[in-house]
Amino acid sequence: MAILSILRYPDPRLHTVAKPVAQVDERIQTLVKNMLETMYDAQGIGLAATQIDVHERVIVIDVSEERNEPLTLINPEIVWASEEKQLGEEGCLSVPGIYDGVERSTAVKVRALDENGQSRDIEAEGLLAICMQHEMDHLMGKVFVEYLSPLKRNRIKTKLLKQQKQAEKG
Ligand code: GNR
Ligand code: NI
Repeated sequence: MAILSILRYPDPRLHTVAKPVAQVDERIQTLVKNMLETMYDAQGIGLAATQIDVHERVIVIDVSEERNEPLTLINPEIVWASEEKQLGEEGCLSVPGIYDGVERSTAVKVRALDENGQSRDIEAEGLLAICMQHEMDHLMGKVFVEYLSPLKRNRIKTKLLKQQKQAEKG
């Protein structure tokens, strides 16, 4: 297994639109294992393949307290989303240290393949619903800061670029 490096905003590769997985084979199963290891290591509740510069429709999620309920979503599609929205505080492993409110559907129904290529429907609400929408945005090349005002987004961009330059200097 391997811990993969996570792209950081404003890396333009985060805006790549992911392609559907044609076949859930050993290559995809290895990718899923490495994504889970990377997500747990980074203490995130989800990770989209886009964030590790792999542009295929693969997501891993674990919103459990004990970090022992991994979920794998391959080629996920939202088949239903509630009209009711809720404002939730979001963060992102690709936007470290930044948290802000985003409005999302309160509940969603998602159809996806699991790590064995089996199709399943998942009904989600609360944090899981928020996380699924956040991760599916990544697969479309969208980062949560794009829901914020241009002013906030530019401040975040400047702050992260400065941090990255400082880190390069060591
Ligand atoms: O770890 C994460 N926490 C989180 C909190 C609120 C809303 C969404 C998230 S997802 C994030 C991990 C991540 O960046 N996934 O893409
Ligand atoms: Ni994210």
